[in-house]
Amino acid sequence: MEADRPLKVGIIGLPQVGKTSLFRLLTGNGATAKGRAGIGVAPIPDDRIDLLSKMYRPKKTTYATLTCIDTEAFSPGEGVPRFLNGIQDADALIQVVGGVVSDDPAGQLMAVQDELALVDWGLLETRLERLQKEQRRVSTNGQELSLLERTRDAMEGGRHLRTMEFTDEDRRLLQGYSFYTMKPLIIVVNVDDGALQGQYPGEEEITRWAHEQGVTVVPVAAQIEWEVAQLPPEEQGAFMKDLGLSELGIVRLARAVYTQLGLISFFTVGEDEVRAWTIKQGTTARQAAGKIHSDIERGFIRAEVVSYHDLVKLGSAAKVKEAGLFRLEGKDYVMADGDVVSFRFNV
Ligand SMILES: Nc1nc2c(ncn2[C@@H]2O[C@H](COP(=O)(O)OP(=O)(O)OP(=O)(O)O)[C@@H](O)[C@H]2O)c(=O)[nH]1
Ligand SMILES: [Mg+2]
Repeated sequence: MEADRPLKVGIIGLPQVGKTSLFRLLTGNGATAKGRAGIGVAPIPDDRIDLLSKMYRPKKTTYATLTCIDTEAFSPGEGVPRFLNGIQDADALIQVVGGVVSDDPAGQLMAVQDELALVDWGLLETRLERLQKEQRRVSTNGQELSLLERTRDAMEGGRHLRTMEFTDEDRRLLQGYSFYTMKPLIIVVNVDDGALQGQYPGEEEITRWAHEQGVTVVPVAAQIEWEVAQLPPEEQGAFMKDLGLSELGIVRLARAVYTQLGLISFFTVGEDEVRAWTIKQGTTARQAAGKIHSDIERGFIRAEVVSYHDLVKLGSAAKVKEAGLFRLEGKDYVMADGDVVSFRFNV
């Protein structure tokens, strides 16, 4: 993930499975970015931000966001896969399979995933041919060539790239190709209300495949959740309880995206703004400061850190200080999920 580029997820799937319904649910319909249809910004629900916002009563509350791309449906046997337009550089893919309109969501999953593997394989072949030609003239790129050959051989055995072991160096080499089967994937099973607590057809097969691939399955009732979202906030809780929903699917979906991508959040608070920031696990305090502004990274002195849980438990930053739970951290401190941070810096 680059410094200030918002995370981008592509929503893919067969026709009429609920891609647009999910997109609408995530982005709240009207929130299209850059005026282009099919691109929208989804605020990531986070009850920690809600609580911090109640504590600080800021002028502005800013959630972390995902940029979502609603794609055209994939039609098998189409030739050029149009459904991949605009998602080549996506950080993750969400494939929607329809538990409502289809009695074969597992088949839907594999139809699309097989196509993605085919597209990757084509990319790989083209690049390999070119490298092999170059190889005959100049003796460079040996490392890349052997990596691509190894990758192709594994793909011929039916493997998707995400299940392959790569060194960091290999990953760096492969990154430029944006292989689709290397992207983190979340499978959204669009279930209707009847299936909310129960099972859906093909559940066992989907779960098994997801486990092999190391990807997450999230059941979401797109239609019902959209109806819940239309209610005034104070009525949503009771309605969800009636449906036996403890947590909205979009909340679980957002969490799945974070987990799959190895992301965590830190927070900044104050009377002007309470805000969530998204960083990779393992990010240092100084790098985290750079998310906010490059000046803060450059002139970094220290980070004043309070954990979200201490802050909420004790009720105020002053009480956290009294309890000795307020920390001063240096530039190499590794940020934890839920850190509430204030950066001190020189300009
Ligand atoms: N009953 C029910 N209907 C749903 C649900 N989700 C979607 N639908 C309906 O199914 C139809 C297709 O939904 P869309 O969200 O447009 O599906 P899509 O995948 O974007 O469809 P295409 O873009 O045409 O491929 C619409 O009529 C939706 O109202 C659901 O959870 N329950
Ligand atoms: Mg659609």
